[in-house]
Amino acid sequence: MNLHSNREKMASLWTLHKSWVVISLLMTYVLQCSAQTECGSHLTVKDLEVVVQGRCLDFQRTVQTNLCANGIKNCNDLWTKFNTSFAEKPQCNITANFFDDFIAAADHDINGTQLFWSGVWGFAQKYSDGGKRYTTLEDTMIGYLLNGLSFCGGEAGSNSSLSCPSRDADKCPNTASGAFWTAASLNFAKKASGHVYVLLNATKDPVFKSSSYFWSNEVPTLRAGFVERLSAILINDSPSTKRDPCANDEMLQQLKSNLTTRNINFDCVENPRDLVNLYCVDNPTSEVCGSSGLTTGSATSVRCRNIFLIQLVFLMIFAIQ
Ligand code: NFD
Repeated sequence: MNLHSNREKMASLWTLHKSWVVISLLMTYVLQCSAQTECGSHLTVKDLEVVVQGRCLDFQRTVQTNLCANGIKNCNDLWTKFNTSFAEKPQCNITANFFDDFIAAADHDINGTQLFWSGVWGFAQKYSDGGKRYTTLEDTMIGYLLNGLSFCGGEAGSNSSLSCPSRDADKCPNTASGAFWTAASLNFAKKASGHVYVLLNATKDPVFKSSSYFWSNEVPTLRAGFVERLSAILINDSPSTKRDPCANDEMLQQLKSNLTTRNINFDCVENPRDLVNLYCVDNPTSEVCGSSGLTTGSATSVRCRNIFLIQLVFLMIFAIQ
């Protein structure tokens, strides 16, 4: 009888424990998920102010210190101009010209060689090396302040639990971030002169979209008579499947004829060594890295480990005998 009631006690304790484990797991899941939604959403205007003001100071005091020679820009003033361009406006009716005052105030001369890009966000910035090798829009103050940030106008702009609308030709054609990047890319292209470059992802088909900012804003804005040449630099991580995109890609042919009619020279290079070397640091297993011989280091170490294991087995057999 005693044994029986002890068993019952143990069973009910176990059930209690199980319930606690299930409840704890559920609570962990809920807490983790709500935290992730919070972290992954856009920045509210309040948080955006902190980031933009911080980046504004950082850009002028540590990133591009040479700009200070012309007088430091007032970050409060820049934030006010940026904020009033979109924050209190209907979230789907914000157009590029709303940002005119901000663009004019944040604009500065570009000293380096301009690099446009499409389909290679992040990699283009690594290649430009913070303006040391090339200058992308993101290496200028306008691009630096907002690069990688998600924001919008209207009610969602100040409420992180509402989501920002995605750009949609019918339902929401003119978002704040779309309008901002349109204004920024038009301004960047307007300033181009001499020999400029574009970095493209040749693994994509076509190499850039007809709806891209590069094709729809930047290319038409390049000024004939100022821009002498545009060189396309392609990273093609699967050269055996996507063969000779410089000659075969439909959009690149359109780019070439567009520029030629405006007397802007065009040339195209696929997988130059410096670009491939940089790409392979983060993508060592891709085809182009294997073919360039850059992964032989890791292949060698695998081979050496296998040889070592075989030798060990032989030694053990030898010792047993
Ligand atoms: P795209 P594109 N994380 O690759 N630009 O030709 C974040 F946060 O088709 C620069 O249309 O090229 N954003 C920017 C990302 C924006 C990510 C627009 C990612 N992982 C235009 N991946 C910019 N810095 O954001 C992609 N994006 C977004 C000028 C990115 O924010 C540059 O001077 C942008 O909305 C460049 O010559 C979009 O992907 C050309 O226009 C870019 O789409 C690139 O525009």
